[in-house]
Order: sequence, then structure tokens, then C-alpha cells
Amino acid sequence: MSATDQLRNAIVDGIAKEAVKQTELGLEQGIAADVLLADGLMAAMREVGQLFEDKEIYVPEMLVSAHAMKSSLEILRPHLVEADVQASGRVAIGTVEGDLHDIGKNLVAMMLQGSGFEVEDLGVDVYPERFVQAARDGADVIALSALLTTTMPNMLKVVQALRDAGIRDRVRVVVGGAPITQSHCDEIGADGYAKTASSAVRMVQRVLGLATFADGRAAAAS
Ligand code: B1M
Repeated sequence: MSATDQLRNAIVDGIAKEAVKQTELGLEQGIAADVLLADGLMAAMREVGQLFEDKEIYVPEMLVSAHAMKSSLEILRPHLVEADVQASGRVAIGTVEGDLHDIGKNLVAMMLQGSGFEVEDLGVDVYPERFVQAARDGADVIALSALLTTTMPNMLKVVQALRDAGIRDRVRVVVGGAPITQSHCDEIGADGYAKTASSAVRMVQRVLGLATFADGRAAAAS
């Protein structure tokens, strides 16, 4: 069985130590970090979600799998993020009010950092007022993540709070997360939607009107 398959199994089984070992092994074998991420970590979390839906596992098992995934992600982080890249904009990111899922949000934050953005991570269960504060403090982009259909409407609350504060036109609002779609983005009046962490980088560059270098870093569009 390949290191990627063993990594996936370790995360599904929630064995953090094994997940770390297989991540290191995979990297040693020359498997690219983004391949380990897609075929190991993300595939495992899809499987975990399915098992939860089928009532074969419950919240505690989901939590240990999430912990195993995070342990693996810590090993992958330096391979996914390029150091010393000049900031091409400031992004404040958070998971919206009522929502505690942070793995996808952390990935998006990491990818943005790696592409040269200065990222302020506001955490999970972030209230609209906190996003407004971040915009007042100079964020160019407010990035919202939601994983629950019940917390999707809280994205609209953030857009409304920015409008009420009179600063909606000063920032770009971008959204993402498993239940989010382009039509939800349009309905709430956000500026951009991305399905994945890597496409989130291109989307943020686009809403800021930045051109990209071949390596994915952003430059001001002429
Ligand atoms: Co939760 N959970 N969970 N959970 N959980 C889901 C989301 C669920 C789909 C599982 C299921 O039923 N199949 C379901 C939601 C159903 C729905 O709303 N329709 C669910 C539920 C119901 C719940 C609880 C309500 C369960 C309960 O208590 N009864 C509860 C809610 C707690 C709360 O938030 N208030 C809950 C709790 C938890 C844990 C705490 C146990 C844990 C989270 C741990 C953590 O994040 N620290 C957890 C987990 C792990 C999951 C699943 C299994 C995995 C989520 C994940 O990390 N995926 C998930 C099932 C699933 O998604 N298959 C599930 C991996 C991650 C990399 O993907 O977050 O989608 P994702 O991010 C992607 C993209 O969406 C995108 O980029 C990422 C990488 O490509 N993206 C963006 C994300 N944000 C973006 C922002 C962008 C752009 C792209 O721009 C700004």
C-alpha cells in the first residue's frame, strides 16, 4: 500500500502518530505535498464525512480524525507555503458565527500566505462585528468560510454589517466552504467564491485586480 493510502487510512482511523509518520514517509519518497494533501488528507476527510452521514461514526471519531489531519498538515505546511514572499494584499479570514470547522479555512489561509498575502486569521465562530473591525483595521479582503448549511446565512450578516458600517465599498468579500456555491455568493452580494483552497488564491487575486506570475504569486495588474 502506498504512503498516500496509509496516510488516508491513518486519518480515517484517527491515529495522529501514524498520520505524521506516513506524511514524513511520503515526502521522503518524493510525493509532492499537494498530492499528499489532495489524495491523503482531503480524501480521508471526505471518507470521514461519508461515514458520519451513514451513522457509522459519530462526532468524537470525527474529532480525532480532524486532529490526525491537523497533525499531518503541520508537517506539510512548510512544503505548501513559500517563505519570504512579499505581501500583495491583506486578507482577514475566519469561519462565520456559529461554525467551528476550521481545517478548510486554515488551508485557505496557508495557501494565501504562500502566495504572498498578509493573512490575519480571526479563528472560528467569528461575529460580524469582528470582521467589520478587521476591515476598519485595513484588510483589503474579508474571507468567510462556512461548513454548515445552518451557518451559511451568517455570511450575509457580515456583508450587511459592512454595509451598515459604511465600509462595504472599501473591501472585497470572498466566500467558500463545502455548502457554498456561486449562486449563494451572488445572492448575498459577495465579490468572489472559490470551491477549493488553491482556487481561492486565484479568486482573491482576481477580485483585487492583481495579475499573477507563473509561480502563482500576485503582481499589480498594469
Ligand atoms: Co462537522 N459537519 N459538524 N465536524 N464535519 C460536516 C461539515 C458535515 C458535512 C458532515 C456530514 O454530515 N457529512 C455536516 C454538515 C451538514 C450540513 O450542514 N449540511 C457536519 C455537522 C452536521 C457537524 C455538527 C453539527 C455535528 C454535531 O454536533 N451533531 C457539528 C457542528 C459544530 C459547529 O460547527 N458548530 C460538527 C462538528 C465537527 C467537528 C468539531 C467534530 C469536526 C471539525 C473539526 C475542525 O474543523 N477543527 C467536524 C468535521 C471534521 C467534519 C467533516 C467530517 C470534515 C470537514 C473538513 O475539515 N473537511 C465534514 C464532512 C465533510 O466535509 N466531508 C463535516 C476537510 C477540509 C479541508 O475541507 O472544510 O470543505 P473543507 O474546505 C475546503 C473547501 O470547502 C474550501 O477549501 C478547502 C480545501 O479545498 N474552503 C474554502 C473552505 N473554506 C473556504 C473559504 C474560501 C474558499 C474556499 O474563501 C474564503
